[in-house]
Amino acid sequence: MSVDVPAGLTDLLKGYTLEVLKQRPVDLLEFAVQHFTSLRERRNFTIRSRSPVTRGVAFDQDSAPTDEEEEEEHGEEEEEEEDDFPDDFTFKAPLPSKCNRRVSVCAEAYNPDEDEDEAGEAKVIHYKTEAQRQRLQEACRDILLFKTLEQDQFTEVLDSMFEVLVKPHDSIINQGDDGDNFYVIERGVFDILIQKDGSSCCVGRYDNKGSFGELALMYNTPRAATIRAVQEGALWALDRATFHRLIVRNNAKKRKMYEHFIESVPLLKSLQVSERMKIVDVLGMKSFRDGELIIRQGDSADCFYIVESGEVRIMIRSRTGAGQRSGPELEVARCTRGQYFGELALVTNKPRAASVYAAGETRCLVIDVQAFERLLGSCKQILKRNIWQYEQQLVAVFGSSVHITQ
Ligand code: 1OR
Ligand code: 1OR
Repeated sequence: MSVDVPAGLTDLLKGYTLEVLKQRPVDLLEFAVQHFTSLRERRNFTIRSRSPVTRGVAFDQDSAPTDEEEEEEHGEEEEEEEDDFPDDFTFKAPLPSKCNRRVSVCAEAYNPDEDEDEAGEAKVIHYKTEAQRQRLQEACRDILLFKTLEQDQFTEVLDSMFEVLVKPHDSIINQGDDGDNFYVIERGVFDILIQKDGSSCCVGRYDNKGSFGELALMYNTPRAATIRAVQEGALWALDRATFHRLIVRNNAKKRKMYEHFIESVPLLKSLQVSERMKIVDVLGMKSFRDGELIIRQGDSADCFYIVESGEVRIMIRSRTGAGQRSGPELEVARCTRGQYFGELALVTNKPRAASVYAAGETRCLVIDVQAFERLLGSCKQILKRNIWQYEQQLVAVFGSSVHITQ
């Protein structure tokens, strides 16, 4: 008896079987429902995300594509101009291969105010196991770009992210390319390379934390740097369309909310309006309860704070006779609305010089020093201008001349 096996069935079942073997779910039926629902959702979405480095274990990337899907993928490239994208989304989902990444298109600036039609927008959901979700949540805990999102928006971001596994020397981003995804680091070391006078120069490194790839997506510019894996690692990617829908739109709200406040912050007065707005794009916001520790003396530093409301107490733990910093904590200063703190360790490259506590309910804007420098160059030079004030205070208190800058 001859049986006609429908096209795609073998691949479909193979994909499911592979995932079962890889993830060993307890409930096979439940897993099948999630697996096939996720595949169907992917097929139905007009806007698809694809990682440039597709060795991820997120099963929706790994699963063998059906004949139908493969056809669609190739068809998509040929019919690029026919795509039914809104005008704002000049983005076309890139194919996985590094070779066929498009060079920069540099579309006109995205205007979130003109893009209010959320109803018709497809939401991308990438199924994750409980373990994957926990790792993702942990990796995203300190990502400032996510800190001003409402809880449901943050959940949507997490739903949309997909895992990307990288090997040493993989280029996750190539300078000059169009932006496809925003990446959050779960683990791994990544070099930041910039082309200068025809040669590639390493200007920095991500070490097992942080995020990259936001600039091209926020400002519709070509990738500003190349990001290369130094060792094996794991990233979580957020596709461009979702990044626009949630992060860029949220930034437009942030700009409106913080425009006037940021103008009044003395530290940022010397910046141009456009520079100040870019700072708003990358800042996060954190609320603290009365007495909560914001900075611990002796910790290492990667961000500084501006008080938006409330007050903070700056406390220094004195040394005991044996030279240990275990004496009582003494209050040396307070900061209120518009004042900043936590910049000293960034400028001196030393551990935090004091502990900082919230005095009453307090809200602070948090600025990641690397994000600041990507946008505006040396943040240290701006922060350094006011360091002399500490030296003066110390002289007043201890009566001797001190130098705390390096
Ligand atoms: P992107 O979308 O342009 C490359 O893709 C990413 O590298 C970029 O977003 C940033 O997230 C990340 N200058 C520009 N981009 C940087 C830099 C950087 N560091 C990381 N990225 N630096 C200035 C070099 C003159 C280094 C600042 C520490
Ligand atoms: P940080 O990154 O060292 C703790 O983290 C922050 O507390 C520090 O940056 C400063 O923003 C702040 N007077 C006023 N503020 C201070 C002082 C200070 N030390 C740290 N912060 N004095 C000590 C100077 C070394 C003056 C004491 C009389």
